[in-house]
Amino acid sequence: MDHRLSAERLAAWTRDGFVVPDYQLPPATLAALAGALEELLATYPRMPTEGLVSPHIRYLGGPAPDLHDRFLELCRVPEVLDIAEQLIGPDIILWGSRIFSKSARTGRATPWHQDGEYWPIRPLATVTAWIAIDATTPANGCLRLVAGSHQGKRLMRHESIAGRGAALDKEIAPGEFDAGDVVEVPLAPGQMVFFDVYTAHGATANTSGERRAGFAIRYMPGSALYDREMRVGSGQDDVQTDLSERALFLLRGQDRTGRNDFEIGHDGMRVEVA
Ligand SMILES: O=C(O)CCC(=O)C(=O)O
Repeated sequence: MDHRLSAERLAAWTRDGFVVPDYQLPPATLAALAGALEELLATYPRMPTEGLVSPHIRYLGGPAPDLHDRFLELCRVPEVLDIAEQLIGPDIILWGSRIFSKSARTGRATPWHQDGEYWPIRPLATVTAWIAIDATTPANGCLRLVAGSHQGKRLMRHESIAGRGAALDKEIAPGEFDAGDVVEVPLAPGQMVFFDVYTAHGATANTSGERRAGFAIRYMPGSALYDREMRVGSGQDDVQTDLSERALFLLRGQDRTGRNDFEIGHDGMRVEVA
């Protein structure tokens, strides 16, 4: 079976700003991802589990370089890249990833947001592949996306909610979107949802007895510049990452801007945990 998105799914992507493909990670790849997550959690026990930022890059002083290489390999799954290519074109730059693991009963909510609010990329462009490691359900806080919110490529007004214990420090202001457009997207382990940088999304707290973990991979097109001078927030209260030093990886095609820097950050990423 062809793993690529059908014309119908591509139309859904254009209309909604997100799409769930038929393709799922094969069992061995899913097991590799789940195993890497277990090791990551054991290696960095003080990091908030909703904020395990870019595990595909070695953390400075981090004890487990091979673990980061394994995550990097998981960002290069050819079928996932083929789907990303359908959505952002043949020039694909990996610039970020993040584990969002919400522990049973204590997993914090992800406030409504558009990723573009936080990221130093111009023109603003990225597709996220959010891959479920655990089964995600309405009960354990599956992703919720606002259909059509990417239309018009407009960043909505975000307000600070710093200090309120959510997984991010800003939230879309009331009235910016219609609650009727919210779609809950439950996923089986290995299933994934792709969404656009402008698509509003969030998740409730995990009050269930089941962990809800996913791996979000960020791919931008080679036509976009990762601007290391631009000052934007990390998006989280308790994890500070310096986005200006983030390593970029050209996975397919070319850097059409000729200005993206693929050397900075490859010796490690500084992560400070409060
Ligand atoms: O997994 C979550 O709760 C949030 C994911 C998210 O905000 C993202 O991948 O941009």
